[in-house]
Amino acid sequence: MSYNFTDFLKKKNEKNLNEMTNQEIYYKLLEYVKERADEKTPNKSKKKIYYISAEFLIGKLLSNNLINLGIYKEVREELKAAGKNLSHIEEIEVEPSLGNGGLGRLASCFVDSMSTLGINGEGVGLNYHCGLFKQIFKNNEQTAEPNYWIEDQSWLRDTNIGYEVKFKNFSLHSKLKRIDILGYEKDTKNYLNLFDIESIDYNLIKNGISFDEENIEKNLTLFLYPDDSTKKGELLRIYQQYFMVSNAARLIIAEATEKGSNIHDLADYAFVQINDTHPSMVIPELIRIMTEEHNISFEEATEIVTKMTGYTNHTILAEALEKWPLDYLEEVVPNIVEIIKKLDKVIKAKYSDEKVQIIDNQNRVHMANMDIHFSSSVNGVAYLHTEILKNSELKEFYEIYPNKFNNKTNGITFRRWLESCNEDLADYLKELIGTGYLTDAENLKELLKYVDDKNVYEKLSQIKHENKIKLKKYLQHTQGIVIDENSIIDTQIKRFHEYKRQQMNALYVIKKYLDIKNGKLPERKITVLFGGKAAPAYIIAQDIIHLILCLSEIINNDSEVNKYLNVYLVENYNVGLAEKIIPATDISEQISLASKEASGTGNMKFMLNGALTLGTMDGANVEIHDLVGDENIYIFGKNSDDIIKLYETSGYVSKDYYKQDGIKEVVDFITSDKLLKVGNKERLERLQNELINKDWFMTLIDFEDYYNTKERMFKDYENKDLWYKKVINNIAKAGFFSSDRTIAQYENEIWKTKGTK
Ligand code: 26Y
Repeated sequence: MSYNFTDFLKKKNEKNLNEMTNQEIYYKLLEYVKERADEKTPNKSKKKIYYISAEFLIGKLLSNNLINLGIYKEVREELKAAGKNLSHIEEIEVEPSLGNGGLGRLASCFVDSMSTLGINGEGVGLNYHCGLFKQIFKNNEQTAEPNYWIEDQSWLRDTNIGYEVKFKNFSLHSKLKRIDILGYEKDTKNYLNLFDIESIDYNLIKNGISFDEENIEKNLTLFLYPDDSTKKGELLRIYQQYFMVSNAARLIIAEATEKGSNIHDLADYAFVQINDTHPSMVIPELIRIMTEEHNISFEEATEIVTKMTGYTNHTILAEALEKWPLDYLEEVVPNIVEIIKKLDKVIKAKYSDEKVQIIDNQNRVHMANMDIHFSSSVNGVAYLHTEILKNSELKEFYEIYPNKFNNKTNGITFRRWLESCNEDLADYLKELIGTGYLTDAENLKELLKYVDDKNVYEKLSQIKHENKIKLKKYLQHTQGIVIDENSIIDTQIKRFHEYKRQQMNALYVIKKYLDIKNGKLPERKITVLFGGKAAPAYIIAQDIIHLILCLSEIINNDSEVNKYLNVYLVENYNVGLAEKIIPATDISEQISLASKEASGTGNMKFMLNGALTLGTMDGANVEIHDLVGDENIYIFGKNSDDIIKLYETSGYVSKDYYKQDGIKEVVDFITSDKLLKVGNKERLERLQNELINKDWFMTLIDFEDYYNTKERMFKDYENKDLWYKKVINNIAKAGFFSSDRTIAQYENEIWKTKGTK
């Protein structure tokens, strides 16, 4: 027998397991896993990847680390023998609050896959103490509280690495903290590098999440995405971003120098992947350091930096493409403003087209434009998204640099999103097709052998049912929500945004409610689950949350209706909740307005866990559709070409749709007496008005098709053989969406670290 957890406890002269509390066991497991991680050696190759990201939505790490160490079941057995339950111990862990949504979760899947593939590649970001706010519902509204997550003992490890970061009026000393990123059954590991300051002061926080935004020395790493609707807020964002990339640049140069780089050859030692525009300042910062401190000419430095950077775009929404006013940058980091101006001059000398300039005529710096000119690769995150970038959104750039543009369809790590979150399904798959899919996800295709096997349908439906019961227990215990395990579970979990169209799903709920009231009863009870946070400054998104909470109060308390329909919005949606909700879901709502969702990754997680997609031809839904075929997915709505044309011609008039019979009644219900009794008039009226008179994301255009397609789904669900045949097809084709495949593509087509010595 090799060294196990019990041996570790003996070595440390600890109490016996059966005498320890779950809390004590959790902290000992943390130490044990860290000790086991110390046996791993860092990945080595001359060239190293720095994946810089404002977010890492890493989720809890205990079970994931145990799985990757290959000791999950062993530890569970040891605990069981002492009368302890590993899943109860997992509940003790507090989830890190270092991310917001898809971009942050993707970064986390990517670091997992880099380690699993033995690539020398690490994440670099910030260690926000309160991270993204904690969501609490009061009076059917979202309120925000600081999300303290750092405990005395955690996965963070101190280092003695730190750098001086100079701003205009002062400097800050950084401190690097690290989290081990263990690959799946690998002898090597990487780190997630999180920079922080030591002078953070929680006393700056006043009401909810409001705080003194000007005291940078004490607030820099308090919150992720502090409100930037004011100038103070915007300046703080710039401080954060510069702090992140300046530290990253120092780390890159220090590590390369140690390996023998003379900086002229830095591109042989490092490649920086820029995750959206938040880390874009790394480009001028590296150029600055090279020219000011290493005596390299501006031209040469620019060439080196261009060679060693790649930019990933995650959105086409204008609001998310950052444009910083030049005078704000001047106030915070004048040193790089000089460099940005020089880069802008280079571009202005070459191109007259306004659209490709770095500094526009209002003196704003277009971060994405700088990235595209001065990096060697530009990628979108799904096939359709990249096509839209090339042919529409970034067309002018594509004409200049056709070879820079490439697609890297997103992926998810199957270790977390199958092995860890849905153990019963994972075990059953192993029974059917062996363990090959663990290292090559394409092997899931072997499941197709069973596509007509009714025993397999039966077993899959049992697993789904068990997962519903587990979710029921969990939600009952943690949120006081009691779902019906015999109902069909229809889920939409993602950040709240109008383009994702949670409001369309809410309208569906209203229609169903009215149907039931009118005696049109569903064959089976439907549970509609929502989860997600809305940015505190995003009023309409808050209004949509309000509408859903109000509907939930009315419907769940109406004895005539609640036999057939339940609606819940889970509070403080996070990775941990996703891991419980996804395996229990039947219908995966991926209903964004076509052309607006860059990729989506939740869609992939649901597919892998045996839910069927109800979606538009948007983001990676398009690729899911291509893989599974029309008969195994429920597609509705206008396609992206139609929508792009409608925007170009201002051809969408929501009122025309509102006037239609089936729609008017539903939209009018938003301000009905019933709703006003439980809701806030101002919010409900504003939302209704928005839908009737503006509806920028065209909710009403797809509503009818959405409703009918969903009805068809409910009907199909009643035919178990039909439904589970589709489910098998989906699981079998999900292999393409492994983040190991995505990362292998980044490595082979852009990074090329392997074999560099
Ligand atoms: C700073 C602010 C403007 C901002 C804050 C957060 C801008 C963007 C973001 C986050 C964007 C994001 O999460 N994008 C998502 O990235 C996923 C991974 O590529 C995609 O799957 C998803 O479609 C996209 O919305």
